[in-house]
Amino acid sequence: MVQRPGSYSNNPLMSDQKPNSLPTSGAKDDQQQPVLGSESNIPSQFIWPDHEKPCFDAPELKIPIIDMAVLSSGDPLAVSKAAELVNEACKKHGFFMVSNHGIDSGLADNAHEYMDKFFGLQLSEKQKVQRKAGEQYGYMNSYVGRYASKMPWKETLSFRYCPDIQDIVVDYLVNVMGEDFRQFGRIYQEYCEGMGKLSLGIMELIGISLGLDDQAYFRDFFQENDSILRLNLYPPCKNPDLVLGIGPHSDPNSLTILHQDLVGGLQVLTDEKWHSVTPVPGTLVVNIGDTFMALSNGIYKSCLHRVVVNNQTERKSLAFFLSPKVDKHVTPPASLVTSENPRMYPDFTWVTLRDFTLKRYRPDMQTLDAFAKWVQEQEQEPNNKTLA
Ligand SMILES: O=C(O)CCC(=O)C(=O)O
Repeated sequence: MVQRPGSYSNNPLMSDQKPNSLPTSGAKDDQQQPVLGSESNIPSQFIWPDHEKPCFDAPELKIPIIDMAVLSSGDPLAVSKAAELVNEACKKHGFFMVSNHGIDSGLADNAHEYMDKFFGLQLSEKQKVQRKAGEQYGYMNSYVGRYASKMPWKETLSFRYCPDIQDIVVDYLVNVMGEDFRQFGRIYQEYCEGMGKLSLGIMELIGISLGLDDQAYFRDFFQENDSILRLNLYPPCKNPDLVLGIGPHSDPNSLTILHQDLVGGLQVLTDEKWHSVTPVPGTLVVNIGDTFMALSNGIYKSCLHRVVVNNQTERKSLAFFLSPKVDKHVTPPASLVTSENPRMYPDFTWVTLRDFTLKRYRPDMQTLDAFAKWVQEQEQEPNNKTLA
């Protein structure tokens, strides 16, 4: 039986109010499918090669905590100081944290509690929302994932969020899981709406930090967006030194906003060394994705990160991936292209990069370079229609 010390009874992040409408009948622990967890002999598909195995003594990553309240403070000095910190962090590794972010702590607690409920369901229930090959939305555990090696030690549930499609999260979850999941859907709908709003504030600050004349340029660029929320559960592992919760990758999207519990495990590669991102209560971790690296003409970095697991405690995180509308052209603003910093990546649409990472290329340390090369090859092919 997988020990679940992160459940709401003893998780310091959880409030006393328990979710009340997600069906739990039949979800007894001893009926849990051993998706991951109790094995002493780790299946070979999960064992990483020696040179990629995790380290547990990674030094702490020094990252700024940006107070998002400065944006509405009317204090230009505070805004420019925050923008400076963002600029410095994004040029170096693309990671920073935000506080006073406007996400209600009760809502975040609920979002974590409902994860316990969902991942605690029997596998057959979770499979009602099974993610299919080549798709981005739904439930996935590694045994049914798309890879045959270096599998991630985790279970996930992902769904789409678009601000212009009303109740998109509720409708998806009710349609696939049934009416009993309406409250579940509402929690994540509300969480995504909060994330959508926050991401636009962060984009405004990023625009300021890049010195754009039109400070609202990136806020406007992402006003319409086609984003994803992913719920991540990393079970404990008897041999955590053999596996990774998720292997080294950069995020193909534009911006990721992560709510992690207090367990820890996120690591970032910078200065050729893995560094750990220690959870700070009340903050969210933000990182630049590949699409924004291209939008900033390579000035801001989309950096490699991974998750290590441990042998005691499961870890949970909620990752909101902000992306532009699928057909939006990803081209940096003219002021970011100069003779000292000429164009680094070709124009593309988000859907092209998204499909490249879903169907052709497992996101890793070279995604954007491999994609840029592929785009150039496609453009040289006469009659090519795949980049439409
Ligand atoms: O759970 C985390 O800390 C990171 C998750 C992540 O990197 C991902 O889902 O792509």
